[in-house]
Parts: sequence; structure tokens; C-alpha cells
Amino acid sequence: MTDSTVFPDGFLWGGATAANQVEGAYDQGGKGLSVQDVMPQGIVGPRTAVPTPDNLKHEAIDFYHRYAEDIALFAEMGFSVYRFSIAWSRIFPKGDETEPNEEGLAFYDRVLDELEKHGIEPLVTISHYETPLHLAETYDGWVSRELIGFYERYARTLFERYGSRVKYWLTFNEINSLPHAPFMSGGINTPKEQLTDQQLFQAMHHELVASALATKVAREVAPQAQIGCMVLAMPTYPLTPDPADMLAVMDADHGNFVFGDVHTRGEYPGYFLRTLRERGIDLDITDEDRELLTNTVDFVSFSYYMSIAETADPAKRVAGEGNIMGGVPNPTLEVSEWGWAIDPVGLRIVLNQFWDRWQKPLFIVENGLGAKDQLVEVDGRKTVIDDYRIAYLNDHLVQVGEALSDGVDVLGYTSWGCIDIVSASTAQLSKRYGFVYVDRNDDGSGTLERFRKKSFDWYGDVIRSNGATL
Ligand code: BGP
Repeated sequence: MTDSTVFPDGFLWGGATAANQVEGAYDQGGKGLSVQDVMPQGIVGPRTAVPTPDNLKHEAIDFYHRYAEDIALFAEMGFSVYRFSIAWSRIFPKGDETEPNEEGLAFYDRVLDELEKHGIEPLVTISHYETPLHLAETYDGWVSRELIGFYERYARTLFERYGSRVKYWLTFNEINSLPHAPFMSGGINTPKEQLTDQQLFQAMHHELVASALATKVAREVAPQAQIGCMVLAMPTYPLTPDPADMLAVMDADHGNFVFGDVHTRGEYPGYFLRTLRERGIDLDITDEDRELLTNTVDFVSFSYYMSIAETADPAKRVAGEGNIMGGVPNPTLEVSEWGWAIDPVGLRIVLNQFWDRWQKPLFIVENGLGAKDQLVEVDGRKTVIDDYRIAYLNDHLVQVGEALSDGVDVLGYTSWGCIDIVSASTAQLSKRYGFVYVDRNDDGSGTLERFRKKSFDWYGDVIRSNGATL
């Protein structure tokens, strides 16, 4: 139960998706290929040389043609915000052109029209794991400084076109995932095992400069825009009270905090400079870069799915456990079907941690439970009785209420994959997050018909009561 007054008036409630996981139409409307078009197995599998028919993202859930129907369903739940991403390769098919693709721009005009019609505030991710493939193959993605200019042109085009209609913008999805998934997150074509620290940190620096530059451009061409950074949040607990374990936590945290620190403080923190020195990394940072980094963000957004534990003892580190960000499993927590630790309290902890550290409004832009759903018929209507999803979301939202009572400034909450979409890690559809079931299976079969799950009605009640029914 939450105190019925804890969610402030104007708290933004909604859901989130990413272009490559919903749109489909991967080669329509003048769109170029993105890194996702050669990742048929998601992060877990290798990239392919060319697009292959087994890539579920090529059709995904066909949002490209069904956006009006889907947005109407979001409106029925009472969404006041919808987070979606723009596919870079719809706007600049190769990434390095000088003129944008009008057909791509027009598609997002139509999406915005639909949102406006329903009074839903858009929250736009500029780059969500969708670097144009040409930039990956020709420039090695963000390893190249040239990407800063290409991204600037892309971001400027978006601010000019949509700046009067879109208030909330995110520069890069989960920017701290770059070291863990360099191809998906940074379009880096060099295989991960061959990448040097020097290349990886340089790519990170380029993204941070590009993000700050986008903020600067927005201030000029879309002054009412609010720009946020976006990080993957994962509170890390010491496996034992041994100070060495706490130090391991501090090191892991620093590896993630550096991204938010730069975005909010406008410069690299001392602990990061120490890491560079100790690893013998000599970053190419120009005076102009330093100046650009001072363009700090208006708010900090993040995804939250799980927490993790850390240890200094290599013997306690079991290969393949933890998750893509590292860490070791926490024996006190239950896990999802995909081994992700379920930890609602961790969300309150991370909200307080980020607020204390950065003193910027926070936006929870991803949270949810990936689960295998069973379509059933109740009173002649097809649905999913997803009590497990309701329990997960309810418990997490109660903790958001706790953080609000702690005095944390939270702008809103967008549940991840508010309609079933293709999973980023597995590239399958059977890992479902939605309030809306989409009839599409891992083998590509299915009618793409949409069905309201039980959680659809539950979330609608939560939104309409502004959190009082939690
Ligand atoms: C985040 C990504 C999303 C997303 C989500 C859930 O890391 O920003 O794109 O899909 O995780 O992950 P998955 O789809 O692998 O369950």
C-alpha cells in the first residue's frame, strides 16, 4: 500500500519501447541497416555478415504500420507519457550523409500526431542500440571521433524537426553498457576480445562528448527541450561485510557512476583519471571536448531490472553467473526465468543513491518483468492472467512511492516493453514484458493481433488513481 498522496500531481505514467524492437519494416521507407539488422540472436549470439531471414526484428511487432492502434491501447490505459526511440538509420540511412531521409522523418511526425491526439507526452531516445551499420563497418562505430559529427547532425535534425513537439529527450540508451556490449551499444565492429582498453575508453569519451554536444545544440534550437542522460542502473551489494568486498562494490559502482558524473558535473571525476593512469590509457581529449562536456543534462534517466552482488574473492566468482554487467548472484534474492534477481527495494536504494549523488530530477524509463506468457480465453476474450507481472510491477512502484517519501525528485515511470516486443538480449519474442500480448512466436509465426492482459486493467487503475491503488 502507498500513501495515496505520495505520487505528485503531474507524475508521468507510461511505457517504453525502442524502434528496433517494435517497428519492423527494417528495409522500408528508405531506412538503412542498423547493427540490429545483423544481430538475429541478440547480445548472446554473433553478428551475421548480412541480414538473415531468422531476424525477428525485421518485422518485430509491425509498429511501423500499427502505431495508431498501439498508441490507442496506451491511451486506453491512461498513459501520460510514451518513451520510444527514433531509428537513426531511418533518418540517415548510412549515418554519414548530409541530407536526411524525408520519409523517415515523416513517419515520426505521424507517431507524434497520434500521441498528441491522445494527450500523451513523447519521451524520445535519440540512439537506442541502433547505430547505422555503415558507421559500424566503415568507421568502427564510436571508436572513431567522426561519429561525434554524424551524431550531432542527426540530433540537430531531430531537434529542428520535432523540437516544438517533444519536451523530453534521452541522448543514448544505457550509455554505460558500451564496455559490455560494444557492437550493440556502440556500433564497434572490432570483436570484443580484440578491443583494447584504449579503444573502448576512447569510444566512451566520444559518446560523452556527443551527448554533451547534443545538449548544447538543443539549448540553441529547441530551448524548451529537457535533455536527459540514460544509464543502466544496478545497485551492487557486497557479498560479505569484508571491506575488500565493499571496495569491489565501490570499483564496480565507479565504472557505472562515471557516466552520470560526467553528464551532471561536466568533467571526469578523479577516480576515473586514476583508472586511466593505472591502465596506461592516454585518452585523446581536446580543449574543445572539455568545454563541450560542461553542457550538463537537465535530468537523469535509468533502467532498473535487478541488483547484483560483488566480491573481491575470485573463488566466489562463478563463470557465466551474474549478468552482462558483471557481478555475482545474491543468494538472498529470487530470480526471474532469465536469472535476473528480483529486488524491488533495490529500486528505492538506487533512486536515493542517484538523487544524493547528482541532485537532478530522475526518470525511471525502464522497469519490468520478462516472462513467458500463456494466452487463455476468459469470458470469450483472449487474455493472459499475468499476476506475476502485476506483483513485480506493484512491488517496484511501492518502492518508488517510498523514494518519493524520502524526498527524491522523480519525474515519471515508463514500464519497459508496455506491449510485447523483441527482446534485446535474446532477440526472441517469448521474453514478454507487455500489458498487451502480441500474437507472434519465436519461429516468426502468429497473426500479430493484440490482446489486453490482466495487467492492462491493473496498470490503468494505477494510473487513474495516481498510484493510490498500489
Ligand atoms: C535494456 C534495454 C532494452 C531492453 C531491456 C530488457 O537493457 O535498454 O532495449 O530490451 O533491457 O532486456 P531484454 O529485452 O534482454 O529482456
